[in-house]
Amino acid sequence: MTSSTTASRPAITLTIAGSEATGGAGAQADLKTFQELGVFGIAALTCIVSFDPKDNWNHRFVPVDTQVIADQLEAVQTCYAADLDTVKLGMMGSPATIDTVATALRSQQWKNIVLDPVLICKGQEPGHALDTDQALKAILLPLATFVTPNHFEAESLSGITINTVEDLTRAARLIHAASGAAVLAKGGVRIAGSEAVDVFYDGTVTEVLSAPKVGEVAVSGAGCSLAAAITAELAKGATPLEAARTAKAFVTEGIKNRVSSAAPFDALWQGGNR
Ligand code: PXL
Repeated sequence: MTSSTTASRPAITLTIAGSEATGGAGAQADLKTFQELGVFGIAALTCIVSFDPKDNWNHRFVPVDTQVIADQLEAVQTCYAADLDTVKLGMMGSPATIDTVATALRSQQWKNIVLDPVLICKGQEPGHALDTDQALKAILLPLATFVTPNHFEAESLSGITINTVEDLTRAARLIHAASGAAVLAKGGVRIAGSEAVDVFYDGTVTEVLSAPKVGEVAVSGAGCSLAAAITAELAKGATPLEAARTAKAFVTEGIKNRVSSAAPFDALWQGGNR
């Protein structure tokens, strides 16, 4: 059935990401963020991650069959062919998944492809993860319009060691030069000092986004929620810099209001902004 377009029709916003069952990270975090920020969230799953409480909360990782990933994307892209122009890419987990996702992305035009370059998943074979990292850099990074590396990912993508805000800025510029994308390089809790600092660079503007650190331990879902918030804001028409600022504020509130559990890490609460 076809419904008529109304002034209040929300922006259709897709995440292609993994499931993280406890709800802190992954597609669950993305969809909660999309809902909070007033866009119509849809999700295609790439893999299923189950933390293992019997093994130091390491990740148990199961990829979704590539044909099933392609089927989900066919359904989504056919349903929303008229107005789907914004997508977030989260955890891919394997080179085969990256190939499948890239093929689907290339089948249409996009305004915004936000890449959260999730490079490491505990529990994967190192060799396997290396292949995935290389495929991500070679295949998805060139398609991205916005990329949100964390400290580790920014070091890996830029090839430099990051200890200071100046290093983070240099890394953001190098990653922009390699990709052409707007970059928000996240220092998070990993750069010394009382502030959680991220650096935005889009080829023209450099802006250091800063908020007082809330504790010294990273919170589950912060990276996913930040990239998802950027994606939602871009889908609503914000500029990359505006989207980065709004997303930083959203994540800061979510961290302040984080949810604790029996796991050794807390989860960001996307409703912290309310
Ligand atoms: O935060 C990175 C991340 C992304 N996607 C999934 C995850 C995680 C970390 O746990 O499980 C599915």
